[in-house]
Amino acid sequence: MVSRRDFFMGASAVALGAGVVSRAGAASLPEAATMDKAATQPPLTPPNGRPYNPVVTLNGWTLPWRMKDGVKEFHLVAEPVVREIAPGMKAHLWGYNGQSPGPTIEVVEGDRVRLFVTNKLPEHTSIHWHGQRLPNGMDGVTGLTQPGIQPGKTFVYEFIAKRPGTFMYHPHADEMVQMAMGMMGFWITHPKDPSLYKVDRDFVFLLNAYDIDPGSYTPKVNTMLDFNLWTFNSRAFPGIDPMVCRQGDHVRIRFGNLTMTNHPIHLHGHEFEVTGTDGGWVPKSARWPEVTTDVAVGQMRAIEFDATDEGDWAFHCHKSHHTMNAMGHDVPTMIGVDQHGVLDKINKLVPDYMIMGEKGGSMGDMEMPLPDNTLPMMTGQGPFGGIEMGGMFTTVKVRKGLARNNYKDPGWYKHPKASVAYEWTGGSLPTTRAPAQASTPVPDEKVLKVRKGGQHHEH
Ligand SMILES: [Cu+2]
Repeated sequence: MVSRRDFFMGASAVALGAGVVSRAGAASLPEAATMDKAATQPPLTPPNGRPYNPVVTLNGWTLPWRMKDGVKEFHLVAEPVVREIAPGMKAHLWGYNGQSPGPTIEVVEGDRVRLFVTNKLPEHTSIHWHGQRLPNGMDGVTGLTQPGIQPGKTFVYEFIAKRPGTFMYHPHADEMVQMAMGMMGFWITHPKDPSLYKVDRDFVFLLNAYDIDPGSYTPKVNTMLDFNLWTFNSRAFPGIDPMVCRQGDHVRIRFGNLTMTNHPIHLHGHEFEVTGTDGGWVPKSARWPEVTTDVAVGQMRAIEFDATDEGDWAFHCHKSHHTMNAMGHDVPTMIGVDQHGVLDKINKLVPDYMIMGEKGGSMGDMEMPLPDNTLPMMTGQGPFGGIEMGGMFTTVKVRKGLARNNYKDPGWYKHPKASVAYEWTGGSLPTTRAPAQASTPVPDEKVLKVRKGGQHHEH
């Protein structure tokens, strides 16, 4: 729920406001809505302005605006925030309007947009509107196109959202520190014709990474490569919400990469096409099917697929170290090494010491003493036991007959009889135990066409 924070009602806001903004100036500032929850918020149906099909921000929200003389006015407040990374761990980050990442900005192609940016950080900042066509002086590069926004000051950015598509925003001031602290947000410019690029569900999130020592709260800001927390929208599995889809929906997922390395993003059970980047929409003739797409540093990708098959489908970065939470990378491999009796001897000297298992690294079901505010390295419980994941991992949950605007977690998938991998206990297999087709063709013409098309290529 959006909790309204009147910029001049709260005591702390008054203290800041009195110091930096005149009463006359204050009166013309739009309200800065703030968010106190890390859960995925329902899409914001536009209350005014031109119509569009809103997106759903994974573990995030869309910033409300006010219309003033035909201009869409937003108020972003750069400030220290406390972000829950997953249940059991909070991080002291920098973000916007109560959360990191900041709220998603949604506008329509051709909108005149005015953004008030108030700096409540202890150092200067700026905002670069990544991917936008705008006047050079609105590009937000400190020193190059504007002076930095000093602590306590409010700057105004104004431009026309010219190109429909997928964008992001982030500081272009002390970038290494401010991005390592979580300052970033998503931006969607919807097409002025809402029937263009229309999908049934449109999810967005940013990929980010932090280096937070186990037991501590604040990221180390000088880290270049050795991050230990890999997140979607500043959330790590099992804290990342599922992306819930109705069977038969045409689904888009858009993501942008503001970490320091690439991420091959992989979807199970369905093939997709990359339909857009931060540079625009990919012409239909230039698309090809994939189940994994790599998103490089500073890039954005929009993928689209038909959610044809019911189930809980894993969706994750394919780098296995990015689906883990904080760990020591210098742990020796002990597979095949007989450690019989070694642990007992070490434990006499170092209580609670643990060795990586001789049968593999699996730690999902182990109970390890962890410092406070630390997520297990591999965790999460599914209907069949430990999922042994962390970091950049979630699920696309496809269910029959959901209401159009229902994004609520439906719980774990109930597999049809005889459709789950099972133990062979010897002898011949029951002839009746043919794996059932868990997916049934849905009576949606578009999906049926896709399926027929697929068969056609195979034959
Ligand atoms: Cu990755």
